[in-house]
Amino acid sequence: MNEETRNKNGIGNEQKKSPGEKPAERKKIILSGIQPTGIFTLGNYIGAIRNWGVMQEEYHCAYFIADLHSLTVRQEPAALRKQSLEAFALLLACGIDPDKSLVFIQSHVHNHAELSWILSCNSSFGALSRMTQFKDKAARHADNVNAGLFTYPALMAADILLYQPDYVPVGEDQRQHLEFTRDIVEHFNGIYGNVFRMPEAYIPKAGARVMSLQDPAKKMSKSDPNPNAYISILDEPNVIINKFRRAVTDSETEVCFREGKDGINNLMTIYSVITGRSLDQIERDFAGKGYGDFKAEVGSAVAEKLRPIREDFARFMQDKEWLAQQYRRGAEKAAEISARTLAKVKKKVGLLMP
Ligand code: ATP
Ligand code: LTN
Repeated sequence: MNEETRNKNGIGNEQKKSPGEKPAERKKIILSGIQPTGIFTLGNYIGAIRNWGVMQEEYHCAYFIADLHSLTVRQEPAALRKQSLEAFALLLACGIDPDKSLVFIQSHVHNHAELSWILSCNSSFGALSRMTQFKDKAARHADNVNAGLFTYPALMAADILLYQPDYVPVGEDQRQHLEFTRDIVEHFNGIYGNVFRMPEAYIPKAGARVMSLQDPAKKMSKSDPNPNAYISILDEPNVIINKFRRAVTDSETEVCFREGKDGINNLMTIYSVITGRSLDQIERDFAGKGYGDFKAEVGSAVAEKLRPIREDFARFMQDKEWLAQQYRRGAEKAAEISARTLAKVKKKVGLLMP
């Protein structure tokens, strides 16, 4: 890697200083990932990806498609391959710029799987058994409760710790996995010295848990069997508007944010994040109007916000060669950066270096 590239995507690089100069403030490192289990939803966008593009202006950022994680649930091979490419193109369409951030596909960088094994050997069975995502997914896929589904948090910890990030921007559902990663850091550093930097979850205040449009007690999820439950970020405007029109709310009429009004609270949160208006302002703007008017307004605002993403995605998907160049370039840099942490870990745990 030449010096210019190193500074552009210098995840984990210490900045050089001349003798006598005060150490420059280290630019913080951000890392996050998303599974290619389908087209991203408005939940993924609001809870996570929306912040990723913004952060790349200020931090060193690394974002990746977590395809190895998707194997914990049975996938159709051709569909997974197609979805991985689409997910990569979607990240770029959501504003992640491969000239500013490190963007890659997890399985292209074998260091993730390798560190995952070492961290599995430092993960307690009891802690893994308490993961709510494991319990949920094991119940939903009772015919395929595999070892990977169980050790998933150790792979996620490896993804994170290889790049020594300061912050990990995710939605609320990933908080427990982040805590698990932090426990590994404490345990591992306690035994082997200061190997890993302690990462912190970065969870947005509003929209950390966008709920299903059909069952506001459940989170919006891209693998929901009912497509009316989620907004896909590639849905056409008329589809988006119709899904919001049919969103499940309560039997009242007043647009206000109150305990117990989960459906309307969810729509107000979405509208607030998308338009930048506060909940109070929204209550004032819709005073005297019914749910029908409000739902129509949320639908159009979301459709307008997602329009450029849909257009950029279509454009990127037309140039597969360019996309391949981007993910190869990302994998090459990611491999080089992550190899440094992996080598340090191998030495610390006592593996004989080749
Ligand atoms: P799956 O349905 O396959 O489990 P998912 O839609 O839950 O997928 P993930 O790939 O697990 O999506 O998550 C990607 C990112 O989006 C994570 O940071 C996660 O916390 C965030 N996220 C997922 N669903 C929501 C949601 N409903 N609200 C807010 N953030 C979300
Ligand atoms: N487990 C996450 C995806 C994921 C991730 C990561 C997020 C895999 N590795 C590392 C942040 C950092 C999910 O299902 N949302």
